[in-house]
Amino acid sequence: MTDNAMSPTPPYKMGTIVRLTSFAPQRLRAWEHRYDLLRPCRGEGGHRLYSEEDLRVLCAVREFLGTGRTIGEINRIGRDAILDGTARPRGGRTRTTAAFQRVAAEDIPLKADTLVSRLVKATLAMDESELQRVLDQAFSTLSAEVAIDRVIAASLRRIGNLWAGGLCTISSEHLATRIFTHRVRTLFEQEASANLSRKPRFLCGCFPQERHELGILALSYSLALRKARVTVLGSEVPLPDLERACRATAPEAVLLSVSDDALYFEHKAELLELSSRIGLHTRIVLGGAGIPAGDTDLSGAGVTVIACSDSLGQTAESLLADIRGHAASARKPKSKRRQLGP
Ligand code: B12
Repeated sequence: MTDNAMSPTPPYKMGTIVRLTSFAPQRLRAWEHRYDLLRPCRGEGGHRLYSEEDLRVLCAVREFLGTGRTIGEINRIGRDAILDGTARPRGGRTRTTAAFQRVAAEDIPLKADTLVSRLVKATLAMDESELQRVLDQAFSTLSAEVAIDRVIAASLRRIGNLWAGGLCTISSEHLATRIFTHRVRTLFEQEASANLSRKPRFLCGCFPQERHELGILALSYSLALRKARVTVLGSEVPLPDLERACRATAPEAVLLSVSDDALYFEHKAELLELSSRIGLHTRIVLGGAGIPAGDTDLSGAGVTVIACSDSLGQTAESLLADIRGHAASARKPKSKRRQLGP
């Protein structure tokens, strides 16, 4: 007897593989027909028997789906590459992520708009199950960053406009925001825990009195996905506390989000003072809808402003390039640095 319920050994029957992977039998059968990831053989009665390799592939598939990859994208990595990656785990994590990075450009299905309409409708109806269902669909058919940009943020913009026009209640908006934030926070925590000893390190939070925290959380996720070490401080961070946090953790950069220009102007002088004290070691980067364009006081004080972009991935890439460029020029010997300057 090989497929023992207590400590199963291969080949695994359907019931065992379902228990070990939590994938439903219908899903496994559908994947077997559509993709070349699973290769169960047949027992005497014609029932499926899964090998140890099939189990490893399914564990990797679960991991990829958790980071927002679609099954079609995972299939493009290929069974062999996945097995290759999972055969040599590094630090307890499979190498499939690296293999995945090489997969060509994503197809972004046009279904994002439909998902947004369904989410807005479910928000207005306070239909929690539908909200969860649509999000499940978004995250299983789009990559996580695309789902956040095109589905979650787009829905929130519409919900915000409906609220401003008196057409969406605060309860509905709070319900949707809570569910959306939970999804993004879960993705962030999954990625962040693997990067605790890495560089660069970012401290991410919101301006004093700023309660809109989903934007900075989403950006934190994108940075963590690119192997940056990110500490999220959350909403309404008082600037004296931020300064203490910088002294305690010596980050390469502090990222601050502000969605309202009134808040920005209220705390601007205090921010510039803070920058003059910590700016030599730590970059201060501002983003969000509340930063007025072309404020020369900021660049003069060494504060970087990143313009809002529709793509989380692009914003994260340009931040990382900026920080790495800054670190590289800071490492150059003084004489060389002088040659480059005016
Ligand atoms: C959810 C929400 C709330 C929630 C926030 C809960 C939470 N935990 O986050 C609550 C209920 C608390 C709230 C409160 C208020 N809100 Co509100 N809210 C929203 C809503 C619907 C969604 C915001 C959101 O999460 N968007 C999704 C994220 C992903 O997008 P994002 O924040 O723009 O971030 C992206 C970029 O800006 C950028 N980014 C953001 N930060 C940073 C930082 C850096 C360094 C970089 C590089 C990039 C970057 O990257 C992100 C990803 O692309 C918006 C509607 C909208 N149009 O956005 C209104 C909205 C922002 N709120 C608004 C208002 C008026 C308010 C209140 C004043 C209402 C009131 N009278 O109390 C208060 C203010 C509270 C405060 N002091 O902060 C207005 C703002 C109008 C303005 N300033 O011009 C909006 C636009 C609604 C509207 N259409 O009128 N709100």
